[in-house]
Amino acid sequence: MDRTLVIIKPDAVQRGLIGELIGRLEQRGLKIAALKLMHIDDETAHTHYGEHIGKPFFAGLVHFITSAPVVVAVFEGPNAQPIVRKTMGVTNPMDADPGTIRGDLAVDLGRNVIHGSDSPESAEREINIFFKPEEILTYSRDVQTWIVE
Ligand code: D4T
Repeated sequence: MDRTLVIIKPDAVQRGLIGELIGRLEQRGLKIAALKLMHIDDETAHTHYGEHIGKPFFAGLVHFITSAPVVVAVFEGPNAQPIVRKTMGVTNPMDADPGTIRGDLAVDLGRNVIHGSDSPESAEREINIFFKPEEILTYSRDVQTWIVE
């Protein structure tokens, strides 16, 4: 089964949106395999956002993601990465469709409330940054047969 990393960003935690965001992904049919509240440190932020080092928004991005607690989660399900990305909406909330998380709950690129891995390779890399293998649980849900054929 596919897995993806989700970060409920500091803006969403401060705004009291943890339940709303996790709820939308749960209601979509994805299963939570790991979940924790944490404060991202500078080194972890640099590792996670390494592809953006040198870009003009990098310093602000690191400052923002380390500024307050986040919730990190592993969600599991068929095509977990694209399913989560579509549920989130596009990166810039201004362009995000209504009905998506960013289209309903955000207005600014630098405060876009949620992160989701953009490919299976990114998911594997990012899950390893935030979780030890033993923190990712394997369990069955009886409802699964009503979600996946
Ligand atoms: P994340 O990683 O937060 O899910 O965002 P995306 O995967 O959708 O988009 P991204 O990697 O291109 O951007 C990472 C993060 O940086 C912020 N950002 C981005 C910004 O503040 N200014 C910018 O110009 C860009 C491109 C928003 C998301």
